[in-house]
Amino acid sequence: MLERATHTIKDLWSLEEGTEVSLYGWVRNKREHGDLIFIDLRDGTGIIQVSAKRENVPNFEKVKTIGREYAIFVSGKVVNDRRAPRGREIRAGSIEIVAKSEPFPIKKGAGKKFLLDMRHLHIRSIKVSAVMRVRSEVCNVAREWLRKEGFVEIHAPSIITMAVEGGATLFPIDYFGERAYLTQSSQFYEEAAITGLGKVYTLQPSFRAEMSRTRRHLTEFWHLECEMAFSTHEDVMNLEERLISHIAESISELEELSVINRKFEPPQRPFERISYDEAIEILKEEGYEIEWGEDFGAEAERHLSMMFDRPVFVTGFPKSTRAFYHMLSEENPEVTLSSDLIAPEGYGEITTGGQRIHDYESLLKRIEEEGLNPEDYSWYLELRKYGMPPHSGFGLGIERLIAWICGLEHVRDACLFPRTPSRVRP
Ligand code: NSS
Repeated sequence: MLERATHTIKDLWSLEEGTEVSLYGWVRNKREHGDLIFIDLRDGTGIIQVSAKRENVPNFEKVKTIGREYAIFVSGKVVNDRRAPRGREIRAGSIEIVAKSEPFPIKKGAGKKFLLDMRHLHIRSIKVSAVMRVRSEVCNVAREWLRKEGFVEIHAPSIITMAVEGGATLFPIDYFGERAYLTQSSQFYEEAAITGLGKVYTLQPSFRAEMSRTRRHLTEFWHLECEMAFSTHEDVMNLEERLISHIAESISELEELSVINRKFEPPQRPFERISYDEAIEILKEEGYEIEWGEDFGAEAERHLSMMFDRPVFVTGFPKSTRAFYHMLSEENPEVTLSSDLIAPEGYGEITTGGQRIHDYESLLKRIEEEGLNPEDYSWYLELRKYGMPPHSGFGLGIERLIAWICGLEHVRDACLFPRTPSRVRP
């Protein structure tokens, strides 16, 4: 039987002094001063100092045996004391051990690889918890906002047979003797769903078998994708700008950001917009060698990202840099109606979006031009035979957005249990 706790730590700050409380938590730290013991207790909602005096706590000798990461049950009074962090502590009347801990293997100054190997234990750290709370809030805020905007959340399959973003990054799986893959994007299912629902979004994992060992690549990431019927590339950029501004403003108010020492100013609107052509001009002036028709490459994109103080849309990518489904510009059919949104401070691309080809013949032509087999895309093509209007959408990498908002070194720090080319456990 577990005794019932009266409070969690986040409740304690607003209570009247002297209130009797009882709560569960884990020992972050213990200091002994003779007949007085201090414990920093955390419970997932906050941290509070607990003081235990021999004269007040009957099992004082037992309390002395408590170590780091023990789970304990504390009863006592809330007392103001300016020496305590945030000016409050619990004066314990009793402390019970709920679960013992062996000496905790993670010590101050532990190396990055060790911490990743020990991720199952490291995620209880205050900083990781703060990032995970930000992550949870980012998803909540995005969902609430999209719902108000009339988007319907749909759930697409993760086991698929069709490459959305090119065959090179597909993870193959054996589906009872048939070759299937893990999804790279829910976009094609969303394109099917808009004909029934109008505006849809998905928030679920996408997979990329990418050997890219960069600060921005995961093999499994969470993908927020939106798709709208009767819309253009312009509409989708406006949607992205409004959504990301809203998320940034909401999250900038969270106290978790100060826990991780991040000063985050939500970006001013409107976001900058430059064309791909302008971007390569700028990059050439900065000494990068890029030919028209090539992707920027990670370093050049990072450089571009450092040159702006707010997110910047780069529009009109050449079709050579994009997947087959992108709508081509009427003025210049070498150019797609698409954009990347580049976050500042070197974080780089956080979204890709654009208008899709909605006409059957044009899509078939692009599939053939790219050397793909139309049969592999049969149902996706068929959608174009039954009243498919102009439509657009985008995909946003949740970890990349969080890395920027939280000022993280690597997207894996935005994941509870990251998956990268070199890491599939814990
Ligand atoms: O490949 S994307 O650029 N575009 C798509 O998948 C479209 N089908 C999305 C759509 O229009 N519905 O990926 C979109 C975003 C990209 O901007 C990144 O923010 C993120 O998804 N992304 C990644 N994050 C982490 N790791 C990897 N490997 C990764 N790949 C894409």
